[in-house]
Amino acid sequence: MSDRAILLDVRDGVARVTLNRPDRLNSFTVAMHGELRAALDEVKTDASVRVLLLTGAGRGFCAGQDLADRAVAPGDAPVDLGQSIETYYRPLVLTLRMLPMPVVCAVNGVAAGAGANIALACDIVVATKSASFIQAFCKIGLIPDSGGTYFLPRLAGTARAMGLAMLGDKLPAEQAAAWGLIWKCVDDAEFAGAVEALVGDLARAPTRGLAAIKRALYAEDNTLAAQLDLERDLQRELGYSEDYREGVAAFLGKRAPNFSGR
Ligand code: T3D
Repeated sequence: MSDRAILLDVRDGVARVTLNRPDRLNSFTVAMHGELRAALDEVKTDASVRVLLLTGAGRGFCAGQDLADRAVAPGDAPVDLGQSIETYYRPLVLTLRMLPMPVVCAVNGVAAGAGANIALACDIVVATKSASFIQAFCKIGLIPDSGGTYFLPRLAGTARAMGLAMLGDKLPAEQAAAWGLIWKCVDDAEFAGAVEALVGDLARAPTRGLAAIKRALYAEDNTLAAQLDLERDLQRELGYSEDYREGVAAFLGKRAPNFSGR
């Protein structure tokens, strides 16, 4: 087994990033943040990558911050959590949202604390049936971070967001899907196959178009007029893409398209 906290494997247009501290449920240390940032930097500059898959090793997806790193001795200065968020969690969430390709999160087990919200920051979230989401922050006197207070009310509504955030109950994957927090919940036996099929489809899709969909759907503060302007501008850009021409030619030629991502 690798001693790296983050594994990166790029194949067939898919960059697979695995959080790899299974004995700590893939909770985040400073070193793991550093490795993840380096992996995402590599993904950003690799033109062969058309989809990013984020998952966890072992039985959990991610248990958020490694709390062993927060156990300061009596008398020691407390850790500045604002600095930790500013330096690590905030840039991570923004990077995932802004990557110009679909980011799929395969939630292979429990996702707690920042781990839950990093999953929700991804574009398409698929969870295995035995997985769960826990806004564990309230149990240690904190608020949901890593975008939790932004994502939860928008995805699930304020009433459910408040319950999840204030009670810290375990939300089973099936319920998360029923509440619209995630795209899909898949039976454990079919999970790996479903994830591979999904990322394979996305890696063969018109990548620039998918990146533009992200930009449009995440421009949530726009007025209708501003959103219509954005749609016009993105559509104009995409109209010049090779994939648009290929898509139309394939449709008219009654054949399957072969998208290059350009
Ligand atoms: O600090 C900052 O920089 C600010 C940002 C904060 C962001 C945050 O994420 S704060 C929230 C931190 N996370 C948590 O509070 C979750 C803590 N973990 C749990 O509540 C439970 O582990 C789970 C509900 C996630 C899973 O429970 P269970 O029963 O399936 O597993 P377990 O036995 O609790 O955990 C397995 C091992 O992983 C265990 O170690 P052991 O006993 O086998 O040696 C456990 O201590 C360890 N582990 C799990 N989560 C963490 C962890 N070790 C360190 N930090 C963790 N977060």
